[in-house]
Amino acid sequence: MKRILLIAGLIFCLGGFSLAIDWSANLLLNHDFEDYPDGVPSPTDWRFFAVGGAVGTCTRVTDAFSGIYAAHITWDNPWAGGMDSALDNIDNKYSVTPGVTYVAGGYFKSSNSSVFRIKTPTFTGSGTWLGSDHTDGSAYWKTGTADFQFHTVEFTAEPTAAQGQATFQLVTTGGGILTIDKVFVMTKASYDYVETAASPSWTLYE
Ligand SMILES: [Ca+2]
Repeated sequence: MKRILLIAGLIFCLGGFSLAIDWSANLLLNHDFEDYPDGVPSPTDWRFFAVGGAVGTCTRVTDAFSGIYAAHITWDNPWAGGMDSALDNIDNKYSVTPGVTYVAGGYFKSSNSSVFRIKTPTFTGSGTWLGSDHTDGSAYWKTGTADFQFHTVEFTAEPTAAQGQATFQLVTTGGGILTIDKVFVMTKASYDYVETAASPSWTLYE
C-alpha cells in the first residue's frame, strides 16, 4: 500500500514541483476538507474563529486543489490590537513525540496580496500551550499568484510536548483572502519533497 501511495505521489505534479508524500501518514483529520457541509463556518474537525474585533469568514468553495471542496477564509481588518482570526484544529490536536521533527503544510492561493502564515503550536499532555518560543513552526508568505502553491514549515517537539495544533492564519493589513486545501502534518521521516523547479512565486514574507 505504501508503495502504491508513493508512486501516486511521484506522478503528482504541480507547476514544476514533484511531490512524493505518503499521505497516509497525515496526522490531520479531514485534511482535504471534503467533509464540509454547506452553510457551516468551517470544515468538519476544524474551527474558524475571529476574535478581538476581527471580522472574517470561512466558507466552502469548489475552487479546490484536490477533491471537490476547499476552505476559503477572509480577513477584513488591519493587523492590529487583539484582533485574530484563523482556521485551526484546536479540538482535534494530534499527538507529538518529543525530539521528533515534523513537517506541516498544504496548498494555498489568493487573488490579492494577502499575507498568511502556517503555525504549529504545541502543548503539554494536559493541554497547556508551550508558548510561541517553544516548538511553534511559523512562517509568513505573501501571495503573488492566483494559482495554488505548496508551502511548509518544520518543527521539532520539545521534551514536554505531547500535542500539536495546525493553524492557518491571514495576517495581512487591510484585509485578505485565502483558499486552503489538502493540508497536512506528518513526521519528517514520513515526508519526502523534492523541489525540481524555481521557488514558488509566493515569497517568504519575513
Ligand atoms: Ca479538497
